[in-house]
Amino acid sequence: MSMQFPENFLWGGAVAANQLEGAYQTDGKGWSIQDVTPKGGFAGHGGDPLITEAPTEDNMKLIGIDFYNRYKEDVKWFAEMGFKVFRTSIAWSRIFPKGDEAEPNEEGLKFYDELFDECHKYGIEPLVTISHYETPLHLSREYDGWVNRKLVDFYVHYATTVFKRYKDKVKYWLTFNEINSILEAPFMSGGISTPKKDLSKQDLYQAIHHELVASAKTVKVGHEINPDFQIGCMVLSMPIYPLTPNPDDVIQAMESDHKNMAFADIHVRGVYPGYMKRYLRENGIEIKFEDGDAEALKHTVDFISFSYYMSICETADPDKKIQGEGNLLGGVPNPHLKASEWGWQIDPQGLRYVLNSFWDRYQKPLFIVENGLGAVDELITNDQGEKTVEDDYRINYLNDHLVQVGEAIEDGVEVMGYTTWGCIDLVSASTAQLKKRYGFIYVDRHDDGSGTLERYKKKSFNWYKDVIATNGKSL
Ligand code: BGP
Repeated sequence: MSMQFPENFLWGGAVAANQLEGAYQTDGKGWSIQDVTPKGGFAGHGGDPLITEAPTEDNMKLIGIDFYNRYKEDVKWFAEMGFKVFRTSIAWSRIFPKGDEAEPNEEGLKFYDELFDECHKYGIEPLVTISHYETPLHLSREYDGWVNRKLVDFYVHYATTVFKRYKDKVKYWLTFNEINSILEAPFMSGGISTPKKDLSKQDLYQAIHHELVASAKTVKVGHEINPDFQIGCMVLSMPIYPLTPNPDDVIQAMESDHKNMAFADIHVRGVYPGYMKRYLRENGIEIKFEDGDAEALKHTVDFISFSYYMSICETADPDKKIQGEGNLLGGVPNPHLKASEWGWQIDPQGLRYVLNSFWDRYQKPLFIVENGLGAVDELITNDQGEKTVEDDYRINYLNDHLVQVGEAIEDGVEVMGYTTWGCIDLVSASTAQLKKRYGFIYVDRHDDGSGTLERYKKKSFNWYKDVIATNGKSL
């Protein structure tokens, strides 16, 4: 079947500043929480990341793929693939090195001016995440991250600064990357320095409230600065299937899902849903609403964006609760699915399911801003003497998922666009390594610090170029 994607479908790729820019203290940038997260990341640490007092040499993010200095070359590659949109984040600590200053760092602002100009040179629309797991370290250490109410003002001040500066260069904005991942990764997602095991539910949910209020205030201020802004929330989506048809499992799956859906519900509907109020009540959590918070939450988003990598199962049976490996939201592996080398279970149909669920629930435009396969790639020299990666496994993964996006569009779901995760190789978030690669472009850099940083097209590069050129008909 030939896929019908809308005429103006936003095809592209996604990255995050901390995972590729490097230049971690260039031009006045302050340290972010990522600069003290060396190889090992949070995977295998029960959600608590491995952190060091100060940046250490084995931290792959300090150099990343040197995008800060090579972005012109990279944007040119994206243009060659035909990208309509490029999702990246602004590193908060480039703009406000400590996070709590009144005045921004002009050199940091200038870098993104130039990056966005470079995108526009090729007709590529930037899609900007305001906060992507890169809270300034000072806000984490001095304030305990989002547990502290003051972060709301710091964040809104930062967002206002970048809105004003880039109001004619950026139309699409996302407030927080995978905002619900704070449930499992409070340091990475919320800059909360209290170890996870010591973090009370009271503090966790208060931090969540602060982020939600900050996000809504940002939507309000953004629309005042430029009414044409399209501002979305960004959630980690993962269908949670009941492990068996036992109603106990079905209800357990529903309750687990509620914990995540609450984030999109509040962003779209502007109020705390009843099931969340019940959860808070039954867990003795009392959220402190300040004057104006309930009003602020009513500034709802223009669209919903999400990442999609896998689905999981849920069960009420404690004996079957084996945690899947390296996934952010916990859950039980699905016996019907195969997994990636990192235990992420591959489920293309789950993407159609997620798209339909969001659409049925909200009737708001949807944007898939992350999807992709992390794999170990081998650079080879092909018959034409070119260095490349024969990544058919990645092509298959992306093709299968895009076919399901096409199915959802057939179902009547309004999808704005699709950006693959890590369109160029970058440092992985969960493992903080380069070994787990996602790109269409191979970057010669390795976890022992070696490599020339040269870029090479993988086989998937031309595959994606065709997909975009044919608006999905080649799938
Ligand atoms: C999401 C994050 C990204 C990204 C991706 C892949 O959770 O938003 O930053 O890295 O997952 O994860 P990983 O890099 O751990 O493979």
